[in-house]
Amino acid sequence: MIETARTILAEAVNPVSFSGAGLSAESGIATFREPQTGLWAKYDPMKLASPEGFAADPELVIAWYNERRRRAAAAQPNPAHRALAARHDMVHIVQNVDDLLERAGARDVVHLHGSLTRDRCSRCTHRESVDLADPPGLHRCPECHGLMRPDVVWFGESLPRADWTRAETAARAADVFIVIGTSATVYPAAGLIDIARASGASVVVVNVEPGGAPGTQLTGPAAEIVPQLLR
Ligand code: BJW
Ligand code: ZN
Repeated sequence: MIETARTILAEAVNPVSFSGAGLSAESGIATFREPQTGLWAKYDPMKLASPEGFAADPELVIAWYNERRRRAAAAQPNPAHRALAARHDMVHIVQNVDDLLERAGARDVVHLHGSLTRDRCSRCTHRESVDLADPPGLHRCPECHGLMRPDVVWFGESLPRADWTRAETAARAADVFIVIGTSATVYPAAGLIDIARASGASVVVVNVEPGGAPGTQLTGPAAEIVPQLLR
């Protein structure tokens, strides 16, 4: 199975990766939906990752994100990030808000759910870059005095339009679409898999758990499988 997928990838002209939390799991960053270890097993997503949760308790939300920022700063890219980054013709569509793929040297990364490396104003368009190792506490926008928040996409919020358009275009053009470490349960992101398949792409799924998105299944940790696949 892995040999077939390796050949398909070696011959691909428009390879695209679509990844989720499982890609960074072996760098020590928690996933969301896994029982016991996932973030949503411990925390209520609607309190921490929704505009309503931020309005109710902004201090709590910022403290949680800043803790995750410090962990991301301390984490290192794993062999899967490095193997993907070395494939310079690949578009990388990521749901993760960490910067590990960029730190591994990837050039073309589309962040569908935003990034921990920025704050944005909850009222106007003002944005600020954030040092992950030393993030600021809850503070106000210098332009409109609104509360600053992480520049990530919470439940019920629209995805950044330009990034979504780029992702959709890449999915339509893909001849191979490699789905790595995502439960593929969050929309519209997960819909890209169907878009790619409907446009004729071969779908290869790398996940520690079998099942999930339909496609050629390679079951095992991303940090082991992805380097073998792109060798
Ligand atoms: C490994 C591994 C290893 C582990 N190797 N593999 C029905 C009801 C209610 C809502 C909806 C609904 N249908 C659609 C919606 C809307 C909602 C949604 O999809 N909800 C579903 C959950 C039901 N979507 C939205 O709200 C989106 N916006 C939207 O729809 O806008 C339209 C709109 C506009 C205006 C008004 C109303 C609507 C926005 C979604 C934003 C998601 N945000 C988050 C948080 C981002 C910031 C942050 O990080 O804090 O994004 S939630 C979280 O889920 C995060 C992730 O990017 C995303 C996806 O998770 P992911 O990456 O797949 O992680 P897991 O944990 O689920 O899976 C990990 C996988 O890895 C597993 O499969 C493991 O097996 C595997 N694994 N170790 C390989 N070593
Ligand atoms: Zn503002």
